[in-house]
Amino acid sequence: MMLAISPRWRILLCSLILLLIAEKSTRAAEERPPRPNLLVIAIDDLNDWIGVLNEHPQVQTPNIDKLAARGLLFTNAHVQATFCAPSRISMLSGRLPTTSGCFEFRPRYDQAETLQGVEPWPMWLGKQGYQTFGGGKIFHEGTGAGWTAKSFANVIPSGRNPRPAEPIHWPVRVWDWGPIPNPDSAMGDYNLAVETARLLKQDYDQPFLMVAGFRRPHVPLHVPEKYFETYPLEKVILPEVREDDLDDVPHPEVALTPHAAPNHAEILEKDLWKSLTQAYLASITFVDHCVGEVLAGLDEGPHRDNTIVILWSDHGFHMGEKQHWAKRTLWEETTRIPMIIAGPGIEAGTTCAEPVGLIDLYPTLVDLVGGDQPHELEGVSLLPLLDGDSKFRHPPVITSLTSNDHAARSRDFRYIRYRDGSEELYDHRNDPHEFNNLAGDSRWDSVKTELSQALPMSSPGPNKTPQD
Ligand SMILES: [Ca+2]
Ligand SMILES: [Ca+2]
Repeated sequence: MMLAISPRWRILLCSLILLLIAEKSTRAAEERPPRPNLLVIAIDDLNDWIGVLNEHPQVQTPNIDKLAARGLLFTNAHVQATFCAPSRISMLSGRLPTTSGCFEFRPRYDQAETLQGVEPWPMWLGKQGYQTFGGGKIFHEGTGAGWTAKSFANVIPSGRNPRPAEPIHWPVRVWDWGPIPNPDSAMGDYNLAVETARLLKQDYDQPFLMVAGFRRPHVPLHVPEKYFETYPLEKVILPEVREDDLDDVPHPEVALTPHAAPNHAEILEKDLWKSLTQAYLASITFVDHCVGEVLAGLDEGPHRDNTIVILWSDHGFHMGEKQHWAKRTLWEETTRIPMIIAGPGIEAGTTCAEPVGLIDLYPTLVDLVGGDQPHELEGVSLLPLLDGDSKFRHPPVITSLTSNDHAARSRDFRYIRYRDGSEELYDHRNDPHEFNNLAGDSRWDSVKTELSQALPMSSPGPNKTPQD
């Protein structure tokens, strides 16, 4: 039975709720130390297969899940570029790919004229009096040569992950997968975790920034055998896919990564889908173990109550969805990432479904730390969300494949527009796998118009495919 509430009481009740929200935000801000330590955990090529995002029924990530339980889990976080190098440049510079012109392996951060004088945030934090430590994959090797050493006062040693003498499953070695006989202690990622944990237990006379960049689950998917044993091959569950999924997309050819990734037809023909899925799951659980080592170091040391922990991945990963492997698409499998921020002043066990981007990290750090203003940043500070402001609205998040192929993700929709004007629209409220392209249905015109206005201007180009 509905209770009849007079307008006066309704106004009073609403005011009380608003007051409680405002008080919660103020309280959170008061609990946050003025210059917290910052622990950043970067994971290479980790898609949304973590326990708390519930996107794969078998994946085991107890440590990442525990971190989420300590803070705020962003359930709708996306990258701005579709693979490692440009995604990291965008995240580190606070500039969108459409501004920097960095969509590919080249130009590197130091080669892009648009980024001259644009300091990556580790360097900016160093200038704000932070003691900075960074190790592993933070900048993209090859495209960020020397930038880790240049941007951090201290480089955390890590080493490479070992590879077997001969390929196990796939002739292209960079894309091979399978168990290796080595122990954790032979893995570069694990050594980075151990060393980061050791550093976290020490005392410092300045606030610190510590960044650990893990390389798995980037290919090759070689990790110690015990992680494969967690996922017996015959029981591995494949992602939910539809064979006709590409029939309603304007550019199915975008699903063919032009590099070393396997072709879906070949994977099916050789019956390797389960084996690859097992290797990806094993690699995720291995990296989760590394995350656990780092967090144990934080918890056992003196900095637990004064450190904000930020975990993110540089993009997602297709595992056969839309007949595609790896990245470089404008679909959810490529753009969505795990993102967690936890620490003092951030309410434990909370989630946020607002669309957010890696581009937001830099302005958020500036707001958390204060100090000098850096160059103009294009993201949005997530501080109101960290403070529990449930009314805060973030504009749609943009991902760019090239200068003329973009996606916008709002709370409920994904809109894609390619250079030839062709479109896709997905309603995530009832189509989380993006099976049904609604772009041709005029009933959705107003949604398309709204999201297309959020996209960068595209120059009308010839009818070319995105990878011409
Ligand atoms: Ca990557
Ligand atoms: Ca479809």
